[in-house]
Amino acid sequence: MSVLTDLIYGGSNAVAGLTEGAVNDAIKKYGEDKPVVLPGTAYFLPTIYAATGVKVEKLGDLPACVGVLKSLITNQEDLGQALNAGLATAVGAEILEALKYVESENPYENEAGIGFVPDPIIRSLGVPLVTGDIPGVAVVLGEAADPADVAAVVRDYQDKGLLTFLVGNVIDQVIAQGVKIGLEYRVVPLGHDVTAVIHVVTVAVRAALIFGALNPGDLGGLLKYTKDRVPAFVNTFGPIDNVVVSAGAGAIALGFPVVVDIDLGENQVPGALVSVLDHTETVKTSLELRNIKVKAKAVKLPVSFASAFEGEIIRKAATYAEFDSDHNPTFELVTMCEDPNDVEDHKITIDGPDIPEDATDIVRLPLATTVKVYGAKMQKDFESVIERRFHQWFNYIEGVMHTGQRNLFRIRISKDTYNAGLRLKDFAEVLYSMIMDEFDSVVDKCEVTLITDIDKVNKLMEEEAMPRYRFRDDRLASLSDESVDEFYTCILCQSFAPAHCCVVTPERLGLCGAVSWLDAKATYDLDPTGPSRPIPKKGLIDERLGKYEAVNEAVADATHGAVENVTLYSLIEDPMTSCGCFECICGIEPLSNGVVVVNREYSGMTPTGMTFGELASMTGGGVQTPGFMGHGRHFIASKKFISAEGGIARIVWMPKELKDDLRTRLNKTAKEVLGIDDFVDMIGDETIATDPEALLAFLTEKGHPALGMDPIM
Ligand code: SF4
Ligand code: NI
Ligand code: CU1
Repeated sequence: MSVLTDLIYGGSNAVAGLTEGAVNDAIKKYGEDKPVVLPGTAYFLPTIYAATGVKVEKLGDLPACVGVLKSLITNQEDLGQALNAGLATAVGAEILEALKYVESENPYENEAGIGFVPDPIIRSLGVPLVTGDIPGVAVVLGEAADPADVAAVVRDYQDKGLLTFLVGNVIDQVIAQGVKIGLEYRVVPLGHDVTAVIHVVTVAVRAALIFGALNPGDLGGLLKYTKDRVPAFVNTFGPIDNVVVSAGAGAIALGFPVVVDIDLGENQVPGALVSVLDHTETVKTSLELRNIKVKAKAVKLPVSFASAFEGEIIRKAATYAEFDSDHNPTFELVTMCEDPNDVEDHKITIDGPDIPEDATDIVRLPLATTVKVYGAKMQKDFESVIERRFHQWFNYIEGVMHTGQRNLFRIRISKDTYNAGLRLKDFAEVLYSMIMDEFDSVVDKCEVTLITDIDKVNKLMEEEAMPRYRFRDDRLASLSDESVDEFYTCILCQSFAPAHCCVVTPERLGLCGAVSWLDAKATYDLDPTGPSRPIPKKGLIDERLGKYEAVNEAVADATHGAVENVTLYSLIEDPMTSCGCFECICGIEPLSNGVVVVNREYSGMTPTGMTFGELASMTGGGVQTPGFMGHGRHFIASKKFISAEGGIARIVWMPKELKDDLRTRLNKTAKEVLGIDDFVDMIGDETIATDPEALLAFLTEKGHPALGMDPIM
């Protein structure tokens, strides 16, 4: 046998032995009926479930899995067989890690790692992955000879927007080197044991189940999905033992190339297992091996500018300067000019004082961020589309946090970032570069003015910004599914959910919550060959259901025949498909003749007897499951929300946070449509009831309209 296959089998056999021993010990200690539960997933032990279809629920289910695991280790010279042995190691690692959760509810409590990644996090990664905002997933494992090297590699991935998972002592090394870590920085420590690498494998595996509509047990389909659609790769640092090698073989079987920093000589496998001894080449080689393209950044700043910093939170104590509408007038405004002579391209003006140096207290200034654009193909409707991106772009700046929009926003600049030299002109440069980069097909010229003079800000707000916002609000309010001639498809999520297509209408935004009708329209106008196409509103079949021939044709076309009939307004008859990244899920609650609506952030139980994750697993991957439907948060207050089944009058339960967030809008719709005041108070939540009988009693007491409606099914 070759050195490589020797190592793989050595590692796989070692892990198999360990796993078998650990399973037997656990059964002896706790008995066969002791539940085995990974936290926050509807997919059992995901690798085993996806690969074999077996639902592990208790310790007694594990010995059979150990049997399967051992059968994968054939000890034959053939490399394909050896890669199977690598999969056996993955299964072993999954069992060993799951046993940690049998021993303790939170085995990672005192670890620097997070351990198992719950389903909702994977769903939330859907959109950034499909948009290329997260261009790839790196797994960095081991212990580097020089900690500075691994820190530089991880920082480079962070700068490029990749999501990096850390396993082993690299965690402490990277932390000690001052790299910002955490999901919000896209650097996620998993755990110190090499078996913790399974926690990223199950992310890839669950992506196949959630988005890819994979049938559990279809191992070939699983391996094809991860190879074709999950842009992950592995970097190991330091010496590797046979267990790491066999885990690496598992990664290769899943289609993830492995780059090691020791010399493997002739044991390298081209395209799959590669030695890179010079750490300054690690990133480049890894990206090339996985064919990950990172867009070069147009902006030069004294700090990092990367999507990885989007979720960064700047606390008050760390803040140097703040522009916020609670203390000062602030607004953001993009206006299009009809006359090219009104815009001087790349002119940047700071009108008023810049952020003062040597401040001892938080600096607070007013701020008007105004951008004038001219473009032969520019439209007024795109003003708000561009303007809403400010939030994202400013958040990309390391040490800057932006929340809100229009005349209600807050920007914080951290002390570190101010001291690194970031000033107001940098914000202007960011806007200029990003607008010219991402909206180049409609913007020909762009001029940015930042105003900090309070009188000027106030005056412009009154005279220009507020009237503009009112104009846009009127336009949005006048937009209804009836008032437009076109809907739009969005197939962005097809890179993960090949059979999924969203139909976006003025009153029904994309289920991810990120794509409104105006966004889809702008996407099409910006790139007619892109992910959104217009659907002419033709061939009405059934008004109540929102059923159109043209919609069916567009969806059948976009999904290559996978889905042929879709209604816009029904939960039960041909509901719209779901990819997996939906903000909320709606499901029937039979006892109260209504529906529950649950947002992804809510991890508790619902009166259906299912959690968000369990409800969510009922649909996804472009599959239609009548009675379950993923959708955006803001669809709920729409008059079209499951209007075929009676609309919002069917909502009997929502998590309290969702109720509070939507209260004003839902109450307004309820007043208009149902003539009911304070409708939200009639809806149950987790503080009122999570079992169906108690919910029914509450609804009866409140006189909830769903109780008097036709049977929902
Ligand atoms: Fe994905 Fe639909 Fe959102 Fe488009 S609108 S990004 S397809 S969820
Ligand atoms: Ni944000
Ligand atoms: Cu999606």
